[in-house]
Amino acid sequence: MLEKVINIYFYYISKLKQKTSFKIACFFVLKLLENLVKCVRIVLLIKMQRRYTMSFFEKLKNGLSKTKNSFDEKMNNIFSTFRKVDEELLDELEEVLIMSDIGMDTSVKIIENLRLRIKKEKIEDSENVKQALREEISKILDIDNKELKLQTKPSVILVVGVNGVGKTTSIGKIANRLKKDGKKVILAAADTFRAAAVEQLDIWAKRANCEIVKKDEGSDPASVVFDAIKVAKEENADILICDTAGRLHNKKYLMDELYKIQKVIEKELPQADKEVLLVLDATTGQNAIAQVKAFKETAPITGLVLTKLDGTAKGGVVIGIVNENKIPVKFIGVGEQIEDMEIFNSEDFAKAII
Ligand SMILES: Nc1nc2c(ncn2[C@@H]2O[C@H](COP(=O)(O)OP(=O)(O)OP(=O)(O)O)[C@@H](O)[C@H]2O)c(=O)[nH]1
Ligand SMILES: [Mg+2]
Repeated sequence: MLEKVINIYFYYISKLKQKTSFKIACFFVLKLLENLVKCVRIVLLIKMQRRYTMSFFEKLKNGLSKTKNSFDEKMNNIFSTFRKVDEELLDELEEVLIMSDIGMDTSVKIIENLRLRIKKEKIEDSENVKQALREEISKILDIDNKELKLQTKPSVILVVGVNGVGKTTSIGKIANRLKKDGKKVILAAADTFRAAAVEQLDIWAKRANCEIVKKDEGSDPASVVFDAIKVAKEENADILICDTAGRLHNKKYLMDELYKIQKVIEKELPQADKEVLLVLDATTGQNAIAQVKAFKETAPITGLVLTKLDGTAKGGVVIGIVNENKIPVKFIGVGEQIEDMEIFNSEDFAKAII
């Protein structure tokens, strides 16, 4: 009997132990999972914070990674077999520039300047050749009137470009920047051509926290601009930004409409500072050259906005465009979010692609 009782006692003790160790194991597994979740959250938070505190250069470099990769790949091919700085090397570099959408004339000019520098500074190693090349590219991009000239009250920014290049998005981003600088900004929804265009600008106006002047779809865009100028004067606004419909240069009536908008601005605000920004989609590469040519004939373009640099290996096209047209790049777009726009900096740009 006693033996039976002892056996039962030990049986229950062992069961209890099993249960306790199971509970302890569960406890540790749960704790482990809890800590794992905490770690993942911290990593995500750090990543998010990094994204918002990324410097201009980091954003640009991230954005231009594809352009850089394409340049880098070709450059590395050249420099991996580097023996000495000679004509052969310069020819190969020229070829890389031409193949990277920089354009024949501009590529020849860059290499010509590089050749002179190599001779003058007696450059002998590959790293110094690269650095000199960066500086030559930067010099080409660094032309006068890089900054927005918007001193009068109000001043006007007219934004033009072909369909889908990123005009409306860029307006939202620019308005946001100007608002942050303490400016009172008004947007004019002068793209009355496309059904959703006004709504789209309305969304950006809310995001950037600024007023919008709009009319019904199909209204005369010049009359929207006229009304917006009136509001800007009445409300003592600093800057009026006008969105326009995407137009192809062969659509004459749309180009005429753009001309009419400019006439209204000129008539109502003859003394005002005016910027005409042509938005170019970097992913279109060589096509951007034809767009600059066409828009220059209708509007006095004062600056370029180069968008979608985050998804392309064709950012090099802007070097040729700036060189040949002497129009400065004022902003670059490196994403779809409101903060994904930077003031153009030629040194950073050159450093980011080579
Ligand atoms: N990745 C990326 N996408 C962009 C950038 N800028 C604009 N986009 C996208 O490009 C598309 C077209 O942008 P919109 O701002 O509507 O272009 P739009 O020139 O106003 O177009 P239309 O009014 O139709 O002529 C949208 O999906 C934008 O999110 C950029 O810098 N990077
Ligand atoms: Mg638009």
